[in-house]
Amino acid sequence: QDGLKTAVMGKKVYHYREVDSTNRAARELARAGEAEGTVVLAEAQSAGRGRLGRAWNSPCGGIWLSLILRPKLPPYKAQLLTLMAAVAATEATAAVSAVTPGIKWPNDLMINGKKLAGILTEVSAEMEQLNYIVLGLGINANIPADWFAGELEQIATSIMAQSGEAVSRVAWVQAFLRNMEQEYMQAEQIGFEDVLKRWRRYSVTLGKGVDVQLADHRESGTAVDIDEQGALLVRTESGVKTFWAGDVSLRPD
Ligand code: BT5
Repeated sequence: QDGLKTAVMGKKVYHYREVDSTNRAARELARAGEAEGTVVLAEAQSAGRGRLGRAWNSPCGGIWLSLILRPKLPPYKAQLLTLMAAVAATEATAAVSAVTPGIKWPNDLMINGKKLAGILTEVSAEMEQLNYIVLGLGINANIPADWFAGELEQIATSIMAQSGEAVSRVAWVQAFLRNMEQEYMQAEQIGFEDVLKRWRRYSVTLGKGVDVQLADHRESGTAVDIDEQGALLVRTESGVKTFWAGDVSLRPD
């Protein structure tokens, strides 16, 4: 926390050597009333979670972080915080390492076609009222290239594997929390326009052909934009369609 210089984000940090999932731990803390800005960090996770019940590999060397937020937003805008975190993480990575990732909609940081980081936003809402959000982010910081085996060998990478040198994880977390605080406060005052603008700048999805896999069929088209709620707009043969993160997994070609 030394040198963090934020007002809210990271004012309180829980740090585990190992935990099942920082998102699970942060949810428990949030439910018990823990303040906005509280951060949970772990050196390793034994049951890191991805979206839709998928597993997230979380060995030592990565940054496994969850942030408690209590935004005054309707629940349907929670997706915008995922985009905000993707922008904050992209800029933090560019600031403290030689690596500049791109963002694959909605929540992946990519470099050379491989996944560097993922975001899992979990929302607690009652009666159309947001209670709290746990924003979980995992980034493969100092994981050696040869650690990625099996399924991950072709699809995952780390800052260290890409830049050839270790990154300061403390500096990364500080930069990320500073970026988040700035964007979060700005969004509270004037909205998410700037977040959307920066997201578009870093996007590796827009302008590309995409396959969107829905529950019972697949749609193909060109990703043309994101809307003001962060949903993806895809031009298909039957017109421009809107897709939400929870519904789809998408495969840029
Ligand atoms: C995500 O899910 O990308 C969200 C990952 C969020 C992880 C953070 S870590 C801190 C916090 N606490 C948690 O328990 N979770 C959050 P999704 O888009 O569903 O991607 C999951 C897929 O990514 C898996 O099915 C694998 O194919 C791949 N994958 C798993 N581990 C990976 C890793 N370390 N690096 C890159 N890809 C990985």
